[in-house]
Amino acid sequence: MKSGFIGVIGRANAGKSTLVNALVGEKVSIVSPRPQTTRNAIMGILTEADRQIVFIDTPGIYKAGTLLSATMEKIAETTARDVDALLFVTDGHDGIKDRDIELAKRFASLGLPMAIAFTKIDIMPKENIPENVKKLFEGGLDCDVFPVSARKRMNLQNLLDGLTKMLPEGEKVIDADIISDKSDSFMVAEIMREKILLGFDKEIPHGVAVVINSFKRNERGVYEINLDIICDKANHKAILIGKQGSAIKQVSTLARRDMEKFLQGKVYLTTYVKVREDWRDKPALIRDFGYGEDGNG
Ligand SMILES: Nc1nc2c(ncn2[C@@H]2O[C@H](COP(=O)(O)OP(=O)(O)O)[C@@H](O)[C@H]2O)c(=O)[nH]1
Ligand SMILES: [Mg+2]
Repeated sequence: MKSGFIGVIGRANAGKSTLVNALVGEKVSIVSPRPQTTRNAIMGILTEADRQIVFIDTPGIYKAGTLLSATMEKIAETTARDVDALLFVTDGHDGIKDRDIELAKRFASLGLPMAIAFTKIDIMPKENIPENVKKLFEGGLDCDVFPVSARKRMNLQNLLDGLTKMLPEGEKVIDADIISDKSDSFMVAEIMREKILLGFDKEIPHGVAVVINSFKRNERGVYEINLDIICDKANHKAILIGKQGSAIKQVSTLARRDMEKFLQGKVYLTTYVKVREDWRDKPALIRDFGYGEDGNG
């Protein structure tokens, strides 16, 4: 069989996590319209009779100027050196830009087999696809390009077949029934963060970390989860809590519902909002919150 690791790389917000979820067939990575939604390298594993593809979804490349964003870029670049092949994801709906080509060439220069997913074609006029794909080739990229839509599941099978060809012959590297390398408590923290990303303006979610204080299942089978929502500015705390707790209540309810779906059990959720001034520039806190280079939640 063919098996191996594929690093999924590209600009922040390109659609990497949505594509990995679609290819793996389950949600292993949270998604939002904001850059820097993904902060860790996250594995999504597809196992079929004659292939096993282990996708490593990475934080995107996005210059935000904090130590956290520099750490995230480093995770993307380190991952790109440690895999069998690369899948460069680029958002096609707004047209291919010179900077997209430049970034793709930077990864191509690592010398690994690389394919390009030209994604979000569901929201672009079909007649614009060929001209944009041509731009990639004219830019000097010498690899297979797959126009796809993760959201509408277009052309995904072709992409999977193309990726399989880039992998070495070998045995499974991971047990067949595993689809993610992350723990339940990591996913629970990510679900909370996703609801905050979707529920608040961008200044706030970028400064938020979610820390699980306790995660246990009681004798009645109910998950008792206690977590902290950490923000990096005192005035963000009031916004996150809202009038008489209305804001935090609303996002917590949405998060709890998704947690219950994910854990397939009832969840009793307690949340606290705390302030850690400028944690995104403090190495020890970045590590504590699970976003260090070796952190995996
Ligand atoms: N229309 C459309 N939107 C998409 C598609 N893939 C991703 N998106 C949206 O693009 C945004 C960024 O997606 P995400 O997967 O978080 O990007 P990442 O930062 O590269 O991981 C989200 O709002 C997604 O819903 C797609 O195939 N079609
Ligand atoms: Mg992502």
